[in-house]
Amino acid sequence: MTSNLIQPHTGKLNNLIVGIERQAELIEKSRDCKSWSLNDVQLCNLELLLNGAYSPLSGFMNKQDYESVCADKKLTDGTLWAIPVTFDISEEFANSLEQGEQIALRDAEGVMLAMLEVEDFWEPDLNLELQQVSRREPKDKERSKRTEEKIWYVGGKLEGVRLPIHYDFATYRLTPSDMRTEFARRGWRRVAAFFPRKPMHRAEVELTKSLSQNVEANFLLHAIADTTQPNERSYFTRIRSYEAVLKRYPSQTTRMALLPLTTRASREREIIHQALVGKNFGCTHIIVEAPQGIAESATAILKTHEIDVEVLRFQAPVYLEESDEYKSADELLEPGLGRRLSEYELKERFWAGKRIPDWYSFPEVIDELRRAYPPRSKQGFTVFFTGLSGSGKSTLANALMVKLMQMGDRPVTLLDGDIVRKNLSSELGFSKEHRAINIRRIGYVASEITKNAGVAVCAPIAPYNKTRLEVKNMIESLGGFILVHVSTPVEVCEKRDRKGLYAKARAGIIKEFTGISDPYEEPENADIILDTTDISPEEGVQRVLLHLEKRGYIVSDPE
Ligand code: PPS
Repeated sequence: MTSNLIQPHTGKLNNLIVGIERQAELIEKSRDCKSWSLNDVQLCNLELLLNGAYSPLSGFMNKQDYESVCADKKLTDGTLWAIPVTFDISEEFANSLEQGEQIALRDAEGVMLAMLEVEDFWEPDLNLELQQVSRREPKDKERSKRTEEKIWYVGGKLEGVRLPIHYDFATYRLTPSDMRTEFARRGWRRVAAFFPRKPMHRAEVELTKSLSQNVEANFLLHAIADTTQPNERSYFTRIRSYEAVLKRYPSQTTRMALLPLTTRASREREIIHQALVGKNFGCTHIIVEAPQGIAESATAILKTHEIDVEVLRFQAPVYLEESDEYKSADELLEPGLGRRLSEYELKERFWAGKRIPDWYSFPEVIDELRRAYPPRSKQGFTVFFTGLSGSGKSTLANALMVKLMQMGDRPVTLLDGDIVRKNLSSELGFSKEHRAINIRRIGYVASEITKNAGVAVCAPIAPYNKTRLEVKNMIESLGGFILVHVSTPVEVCEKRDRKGLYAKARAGIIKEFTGISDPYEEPENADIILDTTDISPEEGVQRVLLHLEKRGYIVSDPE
């Protein structure tokens, strides 16, 4: 029935899910072998291997194929493949492995999805991989994370027991074989796939529509369902925004599906990868947003390997008001002509509650995005006070809380050092490790409050830069984060000594006391610095309120 469609890569579509009897055998066997709990990226890769989207791969790459793909975009047998499909494990787990042994791969709930037979395992040179595959140098953060974590890869064949379970958008989750059956049923022989990672607006819709119509192909909106990104809200918004734009295409010739693709690489490699995956799903064309030179070099590589998928492209679309049309920036006769709005400008408009121009997007897409990117005055935020014991953090935090509650537009929660230590962190002491755990807990609670449009006012000592930064990273994508350094000098704090703790610390009764016998790292990136030696709590709070106003989180002064 599906023979009129384009052939899969190397001619055969894999289905690595084994028959029912073998499934029962594998589940039985898994009780006696090691288990690995899959993270989100691994789940996505496993799904694409099991359902045949990554045909002809029949498992995670062994060392030879990995090195060959990284260096030459080929498997060792010469088959074109652009992106390594690897399985990362900890060094500790690698040390426990033996060649030939089986590992049961399980989802977060413990459901066994597949059995991996270990062919080999090795410590990859991840910096080299990044240079070869992504064509960039590692960032400092990536470098240090790698040195800390020590990642190993394990390669081997897979036997699938079941595909990963999805509760979100289930109707759009199609295997290549489902898709091919559907194409055949609908009489679709020529299909152009587009793999968006960002919301689509008028320009993308108009251009993908005209590019596929020009080659008389049906259109598959194959949305990249990457749930591994930190802000899950934006994932749901994005997919709902595609559902909205779908109505702008002719229904007889358009289909939407989700593709759990998390791999990242250079643009050229991504185009090749999309062409191969698209081919496996039965697509004859792919539409990419890429510069001409890159699309051409990817096309040349596909041709050399006799891959019969055509690459259609556009880049940096602009709106031409006079002719009321959208064009790739590089097709303009006069560079700089036409209107565009960068992603940053768009978000800034949403956050400031400004109008989005009609030429840019559809009302239904804007409505969807407005819900995910409410104006700052409706977003949650965290004010994080840090400073020595007795510096005035709690006083300021309490006064700020009262002012914000007086405004009444958001629920306010106070996470003061002492309160948290009583209720959340009662088992913790004051070692560096315990302080880090304490601050991470505060950060987690504050991030949940911020996510749900509330206000968290935190006031721990939080003496270390690293943990303060972790908290900032946890919160920033969910709402506002304002770091206030209460910089009252230690001499003033000691003189105040309201709780008598400095005296005890000096006498050696309290050990590891911040500012006396334990360090306090001054923040380098504080949004506000308040020394309470000579200012009243009212003045301090006013400074914070003015800052919140400037950033757009509050719209008017409470009094
Ligand atoms: S930390 O470093 O952020 O985890 O500290 P925090 O949770 O804010 O707790 C600080 C309060 O605990 C009391 N306390 C100590 N502080 C610092 N060092 C030592 N060794 C210590 N032992 C007890 C002290 O009352 C702190 O409260 P504040 O409100 O800061 O004065």
